[in-house]
Amino acid sequence: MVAITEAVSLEKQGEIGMLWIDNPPVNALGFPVRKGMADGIDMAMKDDTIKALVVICKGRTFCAGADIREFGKPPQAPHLPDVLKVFDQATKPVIAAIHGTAFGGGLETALSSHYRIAVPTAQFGLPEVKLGLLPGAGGTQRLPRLIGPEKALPMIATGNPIGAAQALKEGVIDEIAEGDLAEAAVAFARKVLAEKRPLRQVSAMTEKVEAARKTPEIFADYRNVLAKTKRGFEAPEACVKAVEAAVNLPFDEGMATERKLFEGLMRGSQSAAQRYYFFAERQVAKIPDIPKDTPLLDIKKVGVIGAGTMGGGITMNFINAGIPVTLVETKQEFLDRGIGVIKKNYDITAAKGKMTQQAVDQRMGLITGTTKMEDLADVDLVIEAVYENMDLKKEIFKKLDAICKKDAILATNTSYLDVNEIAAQTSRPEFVIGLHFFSPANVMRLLEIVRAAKTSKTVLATSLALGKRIKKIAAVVGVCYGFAGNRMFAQRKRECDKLVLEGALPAQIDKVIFDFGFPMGPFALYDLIGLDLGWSKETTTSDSIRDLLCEQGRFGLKNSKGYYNYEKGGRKPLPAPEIEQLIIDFSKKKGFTRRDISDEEILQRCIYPIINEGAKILEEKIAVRPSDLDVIWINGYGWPVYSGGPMFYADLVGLDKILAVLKKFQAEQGDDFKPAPLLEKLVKEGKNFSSLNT
Ligand code: T1G
Repeated sequence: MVAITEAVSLEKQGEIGMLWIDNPPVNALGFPVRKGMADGIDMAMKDDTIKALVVICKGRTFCAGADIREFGKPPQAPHLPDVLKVFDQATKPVIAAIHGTAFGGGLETALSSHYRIAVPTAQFGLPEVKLGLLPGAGGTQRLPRLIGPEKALPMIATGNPIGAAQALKEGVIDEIAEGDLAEAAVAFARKVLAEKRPLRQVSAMTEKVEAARKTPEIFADYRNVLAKTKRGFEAPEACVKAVEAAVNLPFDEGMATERKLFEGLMRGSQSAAQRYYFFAERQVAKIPDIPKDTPLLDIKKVGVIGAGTMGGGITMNFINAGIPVTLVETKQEFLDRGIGVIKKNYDITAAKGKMTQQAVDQRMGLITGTTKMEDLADVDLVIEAVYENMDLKKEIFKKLDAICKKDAILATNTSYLDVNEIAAQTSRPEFVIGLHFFSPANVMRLLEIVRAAKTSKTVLATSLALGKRIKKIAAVVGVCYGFAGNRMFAQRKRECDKLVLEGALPAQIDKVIFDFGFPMGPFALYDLIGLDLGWSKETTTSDSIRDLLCEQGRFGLKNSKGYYNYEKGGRKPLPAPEIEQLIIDFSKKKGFTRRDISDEEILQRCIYPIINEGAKILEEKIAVRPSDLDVIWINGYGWPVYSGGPMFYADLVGLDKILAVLKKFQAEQGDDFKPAPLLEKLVKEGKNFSSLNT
């Protein structure tokens, strides 16, 4: 074994060269790897005793892509496209031996080899588009040549991976390796030599791309798909352009087009935001005072109290992860209804072919329904998911403290209430925590873990690990009204409610926020959530637009009328002139002189207070770092990842500009816009929020 660089070595197994890459944790194609690959293949081609070369990785995966940490720094030769050109033009057979995730530059390395062999669990993907980029080392030119543009397009423009079986079927790989990968790769290389197989350059394959010249409509069709699924993103369109180049241009010209498109995206703010988000999503799990080796509690069985919308969705997260759930309700009819909704959700998924009936039955078999809280005596974690009433929650936690094992975690799913106050009802405050799921709990990836004053490090670490186990993105927040996400969301809600009184109407506000990149505008969202949430006939005041709507029986999407009208069973908000008139009349009754309000003012008043509240949350140490707030907003509220979340976006806009606008609004409208001291401090010091992302 000869060390080429600290990350690459060359070994000979008889006449087969083995180019080993060893760059933990994911064999990213950083400089030491690229240099080692270039020198290693050069050495192998010059060594007459080597008749074929296998490129293979140590550790848990084949190269998972370029080293994203190198982006934004001056590029360092040898550049990956140049290294892979040497692979492509090698004078002896080059075989890529793949395990783990051959992603991005890793898959491009494999595509530049002549043959590919992989273990059955290997995955193949070009996720660059998720970083706001596109494959920049020939992936957009080679994959269409290998499997055809129609099949290559979705892989490149969505970044979603395929498994080994599909890769074999599509022709991405030539063989699935049984047993030891290295041994299988050597045997495969010997077979290639024995059968005198050609040096099969993917770059020279033209049949599939030339055939596609007859069906240019595949690109128009795919652009229609992107218009719906990737609204506002720049990278997917660039991916389509690059694949079009693969179809219509010779390889080298196609490569030049790919390079140009890649560099254009790399310079843009969307890629900066999405690369930032890639690390932010991983950073969120790192809590400064929680060591990596904090002992964890073993969560084998979970209790959920409340089989309503939240309790049912929460239950699904755990049974999806194979964790049995004891589901508690007050009455059998509520329990039956709740379990029926869970079953219906799975049946809908199964009907779409996304789940087998056996899997549905297996999950449903993990639910034990009961109307007795005493049945929670053997669970390791209880999640209370009853409605937002502090007295009720306190009563429940008192009972749980008496019923549950002494080391069972007692969690509340409250969205706003004081977890310290709830913990104080028990003899075990160190085992009490908030697990704030976002509705629908079986769909939304965000989980706010609310760390109470006395929550122990073990309970917090266990909750973080459990969040990962149920495939959530867990962000740790502190105790205050609304914690982080909802506390920031309340700022936007307040401004929206004011704006419609001052002169704007829901449709204008919703268009501004929709065009910014949110999945829907605030008023369409209120209709979706339900205007009657927290409203009652007994306490209604007729003194807010929400009350007036509810008093007219307009509860939103659920009964096809709210701020908007909806066709029966439809979800598309339709104009409601009668409600616009109600708003105009109500604002005049409240003494407002309505005025035209610009889209810019609407955007700034909806977005900047969110940022300002985020700064206050950081000052109060309710959140660990600004990027955690971005992770919360991207995963909990649909902030478009291509602008990075409120705090990253604030840095893009410029904190000095944000501060100036807030001060202007404060002078005009009062202290709702009073700048957070942290914002003032950062501007004074010439720093930005990213400087706090330790
Ligand atoms: N570069 C640098 N660091 C990376 C990395 C990468 N590509 N991928 C992962 N890491 C770090 C990650 O930050 C974490 O660090 C640790 O590895 C474990 O990651 C030219 C331009 C491979 C499926 O986009 O999808 O190739 O937090 O926690 O859950 O065309 O990592 O421990 O310090 O995610 O087991 C394209 C990105 C790059 C793949 C493993 N490739 N990575 O998931 O572990 S652009 C990607 C992943 C490119 C070329 C273009 C996942 C994974 P730390 P992890 P995991």
